Amino acid sequence: MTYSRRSWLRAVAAGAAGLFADSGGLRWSGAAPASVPAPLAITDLTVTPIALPDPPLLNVGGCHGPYFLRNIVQLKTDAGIVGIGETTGSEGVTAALAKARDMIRGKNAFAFRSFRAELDKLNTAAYTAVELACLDACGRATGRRLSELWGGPVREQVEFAAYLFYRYAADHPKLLADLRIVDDRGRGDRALDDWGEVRTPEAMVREAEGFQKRWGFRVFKLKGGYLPPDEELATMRAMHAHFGDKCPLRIDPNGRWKTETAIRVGKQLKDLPLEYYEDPVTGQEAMAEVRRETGLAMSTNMCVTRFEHIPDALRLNPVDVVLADHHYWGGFAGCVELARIADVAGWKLSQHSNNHAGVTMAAMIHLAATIPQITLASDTHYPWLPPAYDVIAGEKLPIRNGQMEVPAGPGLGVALDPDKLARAHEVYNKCGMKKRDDVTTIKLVEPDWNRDLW
Ligand code: GKR
Ligand code: MG
Repeated sequence: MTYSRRSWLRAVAAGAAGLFADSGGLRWSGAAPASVPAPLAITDLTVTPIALPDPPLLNVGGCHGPYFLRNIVQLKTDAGIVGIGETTGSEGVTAALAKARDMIRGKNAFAFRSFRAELDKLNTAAYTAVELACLDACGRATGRRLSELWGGPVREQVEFAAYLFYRYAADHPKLLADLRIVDDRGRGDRALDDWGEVRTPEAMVREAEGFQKRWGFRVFKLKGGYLPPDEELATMRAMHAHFGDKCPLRIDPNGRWKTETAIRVGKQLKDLPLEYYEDPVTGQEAMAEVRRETGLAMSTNMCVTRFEHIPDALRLNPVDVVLADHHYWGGFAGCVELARIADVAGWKLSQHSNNHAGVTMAAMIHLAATIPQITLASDTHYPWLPPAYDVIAGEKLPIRNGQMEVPAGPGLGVALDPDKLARAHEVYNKCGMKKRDDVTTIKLVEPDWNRDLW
């Protein structure tokens, strides 16, 4: 029914309590009209904490343990459609998701914004899992890809960066003796992977070369903050010498460096094709000082990670690039809001990554296909996940030429493999790990390790 000019004028005259007297059945009385589509009612939420094998990657906090933890959710609806989601691991998030279950039962999956604030207050990581599962369910219900629900895709191919870590060999004897290991990994052919130990510039060039050969990456990010700064600088130089000017480099010491160190090293990084300098120091003021003194583009997933950090960031100017992450920026909804703010703040966007499985991988691809402002290659830990262990059905999502395609199917475009999920849950129950703890692991190999600032 279309509005005639007359009924429109009457409606305006009738105001908020308006009633279209001669609108031939089109009425407004404050209640939803009878033609509103039925909701996609949420009937249940299953939460499965999982543990997936992780190689011994080194960083500012120590060494990755034998497993990383995630929570997988399955959101059931009255239409029989099940949406899936993945979020960060740890007992706290699992418990928050159990509470969230009671808060969302009976709600409309399409109307996830109506319960966003309540869930976000409970636990942001829990909200993002529920939001993702709602979006997946809505996509499946409408036959639309997740990014289409947000007005995308704005791109069909999403670029990712090679996320390079110093590391120990997967079959390091002291790490294999870790009592938390409950799978059959071992030495040689039974090792989780064959990258070997990488703790020198030359070994890192080999790792980077391997990433380029296997997945075609163009952009390289070095996880710093593990070796003394000049050794990490030497690694950056070795990578530049190997790849030349066509491959942008990034380095991320995760705030391990003193301001004077970051300025000194930063001035030398200026000779390299450095795309950005990520969190060399902690805090917006120190970041702003390094930015001023070096003139380098700076990025962060440490000093601007919440909307509350933005007013100070606008005043202090610590960064040029913000790493979005739907797990802590408040889901897709939060990242869409961040992108608009980034426009006016003059920031570019990339994506941050912690360890994750294929459900989050699909979500990150869709996020970059939703947000035009994500113009820089995103981080992802996905290459480090041994292929047999992803919890999605079929093969891992492919990375070709450093790019990943927006999955073709409705919703996220990926499904869970129930057997792999059950195995990952069993490992979670057996290994005893309840939160990330890189310190315990590094001390198995380096008992005197500490994280003093350099
Ligand atoms: O997984 O070791 C790691 C990373 O260092 C991760 O914890 C960081 O959050 O990747 C992250 C970063 O960019 O800072
Ligand atoms: Mg970082």
